[in-house]
Amino acid sequence: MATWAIGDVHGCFRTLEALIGRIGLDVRRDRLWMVGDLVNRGPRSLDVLRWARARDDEMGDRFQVVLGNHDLHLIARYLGIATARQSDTLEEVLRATDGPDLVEWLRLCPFVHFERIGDDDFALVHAGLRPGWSPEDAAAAGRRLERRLRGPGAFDLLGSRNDDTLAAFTRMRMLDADARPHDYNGPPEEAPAHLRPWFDVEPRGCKGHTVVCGHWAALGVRLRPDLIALDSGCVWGNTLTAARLDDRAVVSAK
Ligand SMILES: [Mn+2]
Repeated sequence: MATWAIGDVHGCFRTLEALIGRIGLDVRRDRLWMVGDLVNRGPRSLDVLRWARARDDEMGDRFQVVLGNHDLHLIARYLGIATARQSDTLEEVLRATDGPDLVEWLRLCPFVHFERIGDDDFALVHAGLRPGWSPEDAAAAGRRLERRLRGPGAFDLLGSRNDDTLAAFTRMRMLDADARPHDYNGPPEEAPAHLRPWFDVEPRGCKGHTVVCGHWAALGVRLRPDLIALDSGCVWGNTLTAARLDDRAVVSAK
């Protein structure tokens, strides 16, 4: 029994299928975690959502998806809160007869997932965790956002771009000297000197947990004892990456 985590798929269904084949996923026994941004920018968001929905039915709690900013954008498009952006490739989902079911399924996904695997505590999140957050803080913040997203509060939540908690879970990359998120999205090594990746600002959120995340293609795949970052930018023509949390083996497909 293995636990695999997969990076940002962004509608790259063919690559996802190739990666699932390569890791030899056993849907009856393995766990599979996805860092979010299942959809948008790539060509086959509808197929990715249908596939994810089927894995959810088949694997139950052993399948975990957390919400990314593009997943939220799809929900916002579906609810009529957001208008189309030039790079959107969501029309096929929005027009499909099963589109509403799939979006409502996505809307029930959490912002953060905690689980102990072997001797390690893991936190799965799309972008990051605020410095200073305890696991209890992060879990409570996630639950508050989930409650809003699932009800009429979604209009307010997704309509404004300035909810700090939502930004931390789904969009954060680097923080300034006052620990405020900055919109720099390049490689951290080339960033202005006053910026630090969120995971290098002490006390890092959920310290003691290994954070599994994506969202930052310019950061790429980064493994250290307390961090497994998995966005290898498949939608930009690069690979899609999976990490086995049990032994941190990494597998990619293109
Ligand atoms: Mn993202």
